[in-house]
Amino acid sequence: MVVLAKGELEQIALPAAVQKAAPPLADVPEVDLGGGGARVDAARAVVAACEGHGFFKVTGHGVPAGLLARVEAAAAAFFAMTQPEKEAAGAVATAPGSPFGYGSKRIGSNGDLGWVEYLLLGVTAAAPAPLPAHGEASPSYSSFRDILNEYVVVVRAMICEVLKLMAEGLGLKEKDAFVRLASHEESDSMLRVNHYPPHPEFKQQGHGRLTGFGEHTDPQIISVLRSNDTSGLEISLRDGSWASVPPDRKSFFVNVGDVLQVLTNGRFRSVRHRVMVSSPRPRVSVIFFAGPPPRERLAPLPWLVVEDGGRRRYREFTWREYKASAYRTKLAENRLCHFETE
Ligand code: GA4
Repeated sequence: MVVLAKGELEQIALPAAVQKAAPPLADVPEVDLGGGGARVDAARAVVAACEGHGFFKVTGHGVPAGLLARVEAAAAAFFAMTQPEKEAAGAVATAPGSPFGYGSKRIGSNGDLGWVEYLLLGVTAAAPAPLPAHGEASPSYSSFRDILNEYVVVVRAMICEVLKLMAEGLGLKEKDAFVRLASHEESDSMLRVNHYPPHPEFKQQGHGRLTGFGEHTDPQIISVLRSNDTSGLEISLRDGSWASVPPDRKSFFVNVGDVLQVLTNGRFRSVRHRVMVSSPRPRVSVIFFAGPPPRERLAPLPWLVVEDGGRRRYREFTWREYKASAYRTKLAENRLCHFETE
């Protein structure tokens, strides 16, 4: 990982050091996609979770455990490479000047820092590959990319299922209102593989606490996360307190993003979350961010405005506009307030 100046390291270490560990989330909402129960119950459970925490766990997803294990092993192998190798692979993964590629400790381009290294890849439906390759990829990076491609295809299918349930649960006439945005051939999605190495001084659980990825909401429609069995993810509850999410490597976790909060006129909650590093074991997570096409005009759905007594909480904007505005902000900022109607 890159070496930081002393002041920069303190930014990661100090604010977290004074915080005590967040209590575990007692009631992680769960949605079983396995078809065990009635579809209408699954749709209701999705809506209740999105209105509540803006966060839920997906079980019965049908993604083969073998694929998840391969992704996890390939990610671990990628981050075990040397710094120059990772940087070279990241450079293959992206065009110059884009936010994509390999990064270490620096998040975005506005000065945010975290105890994390990552690979960030653009994903389009036209090319399910999470990147258009620029130049020659090393054989180990090519095989990692192939596994991620396989992963993207199955995770996107699961996301579509979840988005259909949301529309059904909300009683929308337009049942494809959300799924259409995520499965369009120009949908602007991303894949992020994060590695949170244990801090060298953390020999045992609870020995210290660093900010891995600072608090934020995700700008997209929804994000789907899968991690190894190391803890770290925390979500912010409605009362402003934080709760840690017990890891579950067999399941996926879904976050409502800013765009879905807008489309539902604020009924669904874009959940604030962060990752704290306190474990002596590394955490590896893979997150698929499902975004709409850049030109898509986004506004609260008329039916949900009617249900809200005619109050329209956000003005219309395009995803291109929102993304540009989001990329000018620091991680922890509220990005939606610039698009509120009053
Ligand atoms: C948060 C969600 C995704 O990880 C991400 C992040 C992006 C980045 O790392 O480049 C941003 C952040 C995220 C929101 C505000 C801006 C942009 C870092 C940052 C400070 C890939 C995304 O889409 O938005």
